[in-house]
Amino acid sequence: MDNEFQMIGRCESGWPTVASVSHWWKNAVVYQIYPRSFADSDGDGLGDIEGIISKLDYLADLGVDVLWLSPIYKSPQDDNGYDISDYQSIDPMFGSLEQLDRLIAEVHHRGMKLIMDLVVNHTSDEHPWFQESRDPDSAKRDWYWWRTSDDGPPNNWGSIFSGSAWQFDEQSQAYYLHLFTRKQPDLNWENPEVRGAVYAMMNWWLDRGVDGFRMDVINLISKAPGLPDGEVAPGELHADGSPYYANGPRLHEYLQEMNREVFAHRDADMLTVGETPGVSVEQAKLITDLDRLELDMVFQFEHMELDHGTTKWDHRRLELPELKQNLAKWQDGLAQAGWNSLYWNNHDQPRVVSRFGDTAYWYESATLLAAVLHLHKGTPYIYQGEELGMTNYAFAGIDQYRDVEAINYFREAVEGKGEDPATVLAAMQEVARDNARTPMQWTDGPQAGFTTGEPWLPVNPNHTRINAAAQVGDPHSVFSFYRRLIELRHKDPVVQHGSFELLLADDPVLWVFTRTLGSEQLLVVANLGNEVVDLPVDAHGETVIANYDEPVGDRLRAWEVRVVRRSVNGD
Ligand code: TEU
Repeated sequence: MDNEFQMIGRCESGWPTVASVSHWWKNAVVYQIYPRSFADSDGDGLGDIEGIISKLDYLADLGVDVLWLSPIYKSPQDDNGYDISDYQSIDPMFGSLEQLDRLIAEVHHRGMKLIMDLVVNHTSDEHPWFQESRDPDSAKRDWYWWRTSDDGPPNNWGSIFSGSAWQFDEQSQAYYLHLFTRKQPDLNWENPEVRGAVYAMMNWWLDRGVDGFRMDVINLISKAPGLPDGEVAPGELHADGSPYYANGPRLHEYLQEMNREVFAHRDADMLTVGETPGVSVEQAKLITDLDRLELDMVFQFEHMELDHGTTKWDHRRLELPELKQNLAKWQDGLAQAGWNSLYWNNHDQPRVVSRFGDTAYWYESATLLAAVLHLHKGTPYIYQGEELGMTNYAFAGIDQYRDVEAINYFREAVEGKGEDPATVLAAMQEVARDNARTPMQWTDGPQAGFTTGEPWLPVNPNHTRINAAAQVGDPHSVFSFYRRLIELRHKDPVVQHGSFELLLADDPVLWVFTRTLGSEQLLVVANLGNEVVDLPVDAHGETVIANYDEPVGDRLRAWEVRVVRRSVNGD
């Protein structure tokens, strides 16, 4: 239950104070670093740990509490590190374990925490565990999903990254399951030896000083017995197997066992967040209800898939009512038990200002989207560059893409289905994950200050206008707006714990909602359109944060957001 607080008055500076503090991460903001694209210290065109260390003061200035590192373990980089070949090492491209130890110490020195990305639904096919399991007589044969079959793949599941979810291995004379690329074989979590090895590794990292984990596709680890065939959608070459591998029959058993074996004997300062594609509100409530001792929170995907057709590639422009009603559904669903993570961006999603905003009103729409998200109830996540309003990149053609998901999609669509390359590329431009992975824009100088070498992915040419150096210290920048939102979350119990209510749910351009705690209320009014609109609600109150300098009565200008504080007694 989240009623671990009550307002007991105000401190000198006027902020409401609460009787007891609930879990620290309910007042925290997390910043995701995609190390490969964050900061390169040695000129090889790839971000690294020393580069991250050099930017910690920037992150401390922004005010974030937790850093989430995307994978930096030893990996052949088939999926940019989400294919791990040694969980207890650092890939030389990023640095060394000693440098990571220094990063942990420097993060803690600044009062921040660091969580690692845990990818344990699958390993790399170059992991020694998998290599050993290729021998049918090895002790690790049952650590992966091996099946013999005389007539092709054991079932009709498609890989999430195109093609079949099964790869035939000549040495083994058998197929192995891979929900992602063929170089990412799925671990068999039915095997207690697999679970024990994962828990031992997690404890090794916690003993080394990390503060928790973001758990990659953790709700895919339990597969349905028998691995039954799925439905093949019209026009598709393979079936959607997710009804048989997402949120499977033993998921909660595994998460509660992980909690007992890893988290239970740790201090309360940890953070555990599960990435859970396809999870429903009810399933998320079970995973994040703290009384069930599973995880603290999850990343759900519903709001990120509203603009998808049968796949993310046949996407459409989203209507505002769908988006705001979906977030409201999750606010209501996890109001009494469980906790929301709040995000627009990560390394898998296109940049939100290009996706849901309007680059013609770049500053206004970037700050409006930030304010709306950060004033919801939950823990906000900021993805590197989001605090600067970084945008999608205009890819020149298939040769500029680096992401295996995009490249496989292009190949299957054009070569497999005969689709027109230009049409396929146009779809990719809007939603490809590479949009999020262009190098962080630090300055308006060469390669945006990301590297002195040739970057692994092109730098967005708009870095001459959109960059950290131009924004830090400028009170009217996107960076400074995010900084104020983070400060608001740290200080204001209404933001942290206030109940949520969506107003004007069907309005096509206005996003209006309240957060209420005791007699205090915050009203958020936002205009997600280019026309001036009259506010059909009473928006009186003390302006807490706004993206235009002075409010104009009860009218909202293009992409204007305003947050006002008032008493619910109307005085
Ligand atoms: O992503 C999980 C996932 O479902 C993604 O495939 C996502 O839905 C897709 O990329 C949207 O286009 C996690 C990681 O975040 C991702 O980077 C990895 O590629 C994937 O798992 C496999 O580890």
